Amino acid sequence: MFEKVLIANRGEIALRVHRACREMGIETVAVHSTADSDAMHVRLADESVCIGPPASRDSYLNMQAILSAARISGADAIHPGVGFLSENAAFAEMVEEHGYVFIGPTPEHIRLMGDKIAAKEAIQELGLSVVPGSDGPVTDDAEAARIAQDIGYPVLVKAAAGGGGRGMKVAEAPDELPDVLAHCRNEAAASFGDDAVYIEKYLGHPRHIEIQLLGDGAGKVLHFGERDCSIQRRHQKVIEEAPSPALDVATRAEIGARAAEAVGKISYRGAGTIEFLYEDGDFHFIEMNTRLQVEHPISEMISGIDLVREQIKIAAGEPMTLSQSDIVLSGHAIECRVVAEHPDTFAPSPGKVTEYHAPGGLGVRVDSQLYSGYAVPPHYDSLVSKLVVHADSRAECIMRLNRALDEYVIGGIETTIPLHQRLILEQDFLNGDYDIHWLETYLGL
Ligand code: MV4
Repeated sequence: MFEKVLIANRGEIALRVHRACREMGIETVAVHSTADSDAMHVRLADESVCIGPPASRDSYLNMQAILSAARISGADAIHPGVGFLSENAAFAEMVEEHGYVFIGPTPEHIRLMGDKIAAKEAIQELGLSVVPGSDGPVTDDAEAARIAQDIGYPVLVKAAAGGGGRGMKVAEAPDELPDVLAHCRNEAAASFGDDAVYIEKYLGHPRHIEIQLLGDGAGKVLHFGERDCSIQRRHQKVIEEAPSPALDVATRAEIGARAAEAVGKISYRGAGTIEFLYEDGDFHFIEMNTRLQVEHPISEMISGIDLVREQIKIAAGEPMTLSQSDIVLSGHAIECRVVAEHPDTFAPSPGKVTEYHAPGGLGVRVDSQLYSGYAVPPHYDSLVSKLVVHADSRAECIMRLNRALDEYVIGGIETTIPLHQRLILEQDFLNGDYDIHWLETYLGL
């Protein structure tokens, strides 16, 4: 096992990784920007190294600085957390070339899934259904028009290098297609330096359902059921739940097994997530994330398994002793992503936290970097806390979440706690009756 792990991240996820390391008897090295000297992950780590100024590109995205920090501290391995360098194949490669273990998938798998066209092709060959669309990139407008006519309008044009909702646009009818193609190619070239685009049938009312996977790199892949992440605004997830209120037990077991089998064929290593759009009873693969995800705690709560611990064990080369029959999903879990933003306008609200009291009690978990007196810096993602609640049934889970939100005190900054309090008591939410557009419609966007 590793003696020392460098955590190449900040905020609540750095803390999350630190906690797993501590419980495994592994020393931790925090890296931080000058804006994060007082951060909780820095305070708790055994050692810390300042890696640069506030701007992410000069600190948390600065590969050389992070590798220098690894060298100075004598770390054995690097955990990239989520976001930042977690899906950067070149970074994973550099980490390995410098003699450290990258706690994540192989650079090849990160690269494959980062190219959304190549990922879709590979996943289709591995046996999962994808959204009907072009086979590969479309370069010719006449060919694009034929494909679109074939699959039927509306169609969605997506950038190969996109993902997470960036660089996509709908064409409602044939006359819109040339402009939409040109727009997406330009956007993709400007944003990603790659103008490759592809076409898909536009699904009008899907749910976003994703399967949590864990592979040992030798062909064994376990699934941990699904998460329903449909409650989102501008591609930012707001509430996630597991299991999805839309699936029954048999459907869950089947899609989990199919997803695990697919990536088992490529001997996937580490934690990963297969994202599907689920509409009218059908799953359509859209993307695979080759990292831990922000919302992983809800899968941990229903499975009782520490996914970060498992990631670390796999990276250290320990045999994966878990088997699928050990993964028994029980009860229901919901996560509220609390962000430092105004609950009505979503205006950012960084600044000093003057008062802090986190909820507790049975089935309540708070993954947060906040403490009383901490100043939320303005330079980064606004996520300040994940309130995660587990209970036997969905109805009890919502009651417990309501109770926990009522107890939560974060003074001095605006947060979205009041929004969460309203959302979870909406009749549609209580009924589990929502799709990816529900929240934006509710908010009048
Ligand atoms: C789609 C779609 C409808 N039809 N693809 C957005 C993020 C990226 N991962 C894929 N996305 C979508 N792809 C087809 N063929 C609708 C979305 C989409 C979406 C997906 C998941 C969660 C939230 C979303 C919000 C808007 C659009």
